Amino acid sequence: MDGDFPLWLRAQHLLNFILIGMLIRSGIEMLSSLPRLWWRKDCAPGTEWLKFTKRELPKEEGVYTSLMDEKSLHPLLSLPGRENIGLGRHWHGLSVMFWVLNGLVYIILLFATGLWQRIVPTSWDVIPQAWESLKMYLSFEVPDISHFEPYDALQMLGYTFVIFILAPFQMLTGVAMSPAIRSRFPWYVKMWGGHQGARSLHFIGLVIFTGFIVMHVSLVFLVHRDRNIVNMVFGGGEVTTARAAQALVVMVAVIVAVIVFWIALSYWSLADRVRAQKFTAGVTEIGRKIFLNHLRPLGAKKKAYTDKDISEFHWTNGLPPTQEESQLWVEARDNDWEGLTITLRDDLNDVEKTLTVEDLKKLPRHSYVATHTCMQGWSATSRWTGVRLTDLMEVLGPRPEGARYLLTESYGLAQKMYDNRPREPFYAAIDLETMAEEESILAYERNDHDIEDYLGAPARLRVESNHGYKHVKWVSRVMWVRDYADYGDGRGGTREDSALQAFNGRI
Ligand SMILES: Nc1nc2c(c(=O)[nH]1)N[C@H]1C(S)=C(S)[C@@H](COP(=O)(O)O)O[C@H]1N2
Ligand SMILES: [Mo]
Repeated sequence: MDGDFPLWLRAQHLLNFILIGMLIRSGIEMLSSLPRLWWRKDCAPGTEWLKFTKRELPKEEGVYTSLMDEKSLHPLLSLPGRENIGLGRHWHGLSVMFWVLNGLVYIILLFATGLWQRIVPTSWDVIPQAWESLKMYLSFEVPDISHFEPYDALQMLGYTFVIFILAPFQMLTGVAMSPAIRSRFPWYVKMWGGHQGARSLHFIGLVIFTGFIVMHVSLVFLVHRDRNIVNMVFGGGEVTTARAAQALVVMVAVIVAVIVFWIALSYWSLADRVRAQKFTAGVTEIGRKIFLNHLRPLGAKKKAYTDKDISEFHWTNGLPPTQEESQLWVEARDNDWEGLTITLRDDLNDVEKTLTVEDLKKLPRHSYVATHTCMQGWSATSRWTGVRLTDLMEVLGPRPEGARYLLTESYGLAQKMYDNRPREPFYAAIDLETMAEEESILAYERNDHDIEDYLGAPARLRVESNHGYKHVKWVSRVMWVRDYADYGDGRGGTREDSALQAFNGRI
């Protein structure tokens, strides 16, 4: 029987509950990969406003990496748990896609059926009425059932806030952390106080959401419980002892099933992380295709970032090659890059050319100010100068037929490998559209001086529409390839292979 609470409403409420739980748990996984929050745009050590780690950050640049800062959480708490930032991000993306879809359908039906009038206050009387309810709750009393028609004033205010303010706020601060959005709409990210502003506000939103859920679920059971659960389970009708008992059994069973499902997702992911990556990144790629892939950096048209935005501090991920990793790089470093070359290669036809750093600097220069974001959470703004990847690869001639990706390798080895096998050279592949973007360069200067050793000297990749893991440092070789599936573990890069991140680094 459909009473005051139609089936669509109850089904959407349940779906929302499942998805919010997934969002919170995967959000905690993402936060644990860099358990600190800043308002300052460069994330300088010691300037956090909140941290969930006892580790002290060294003040010196280039000695401590964000990978070293990652915390391992229990799979009962986070999704999936155990330092799986890649999978955590995919689960967050997958849940948010369904959560937004569910929310849109809900809003449409709410207005189509007129049920919005029970939630959205249409008179200012709601404020004094809500105040009365609040005073009652604070003195451990309960407003009479007659106040709930079906919601009382305090509920109306709370629900309106969560549905029309908090949920959109989380969506807006969430997308502000995407590098594709930032490079196309830099003013938008600035509006939130930059990447760190968006990240910190998103976290505050999470805390408010969690607080709301705890209150909301508690009040269901504390205030006119029988009526609430009969409405939630049966949609309304008479509140008899028998129906209330039935409803309670169903409710508790459903809640237990949802909790089991949440935890099962963690263990399903950890049991075969490659399978989990394929599934979750496959689903989220649909969202990236629709919303992010066609966004191109504003480039020279961009006025939002200038030299005034340049950060004082720059975090690091990946440490410079050691003697064991690359004797060549270490010797060249001590010798003004004498003897070091960067190879341009067509891996389809086995053709290559080598460039010295001097050769590189003779190619057309391109310079701009941009914010770097590591998907773990830190950011830094610098002026980057180098040669556009399209200009660079022209040195080798026209793009070979069949080449669909550009794969860049490093003199340095990966910090960590999947399954802890011996470390291989760090690499990352990008597609042709990303390569052709105005802010995809092989950089050799930062802030008008040679790039620091730890930031990728003598040359490193910059792909501003993507997160940091695509920006290969200490570049040894750039090559045309048919398909990235033929290299490494076949997922398109070291961080994709080792941490199961997405090939597409736009969010
Ligand atoms: N060779 C190499 N390049 C690398 C990495 C690495 O470990 N090795 N880490 C990547 C990641 S995850 C990030 S966020 C950026 C960090 O750049 P930065 O150290 O210059 O700040 O470098 C990228 N390029
Ligand atoms: Mo990163």
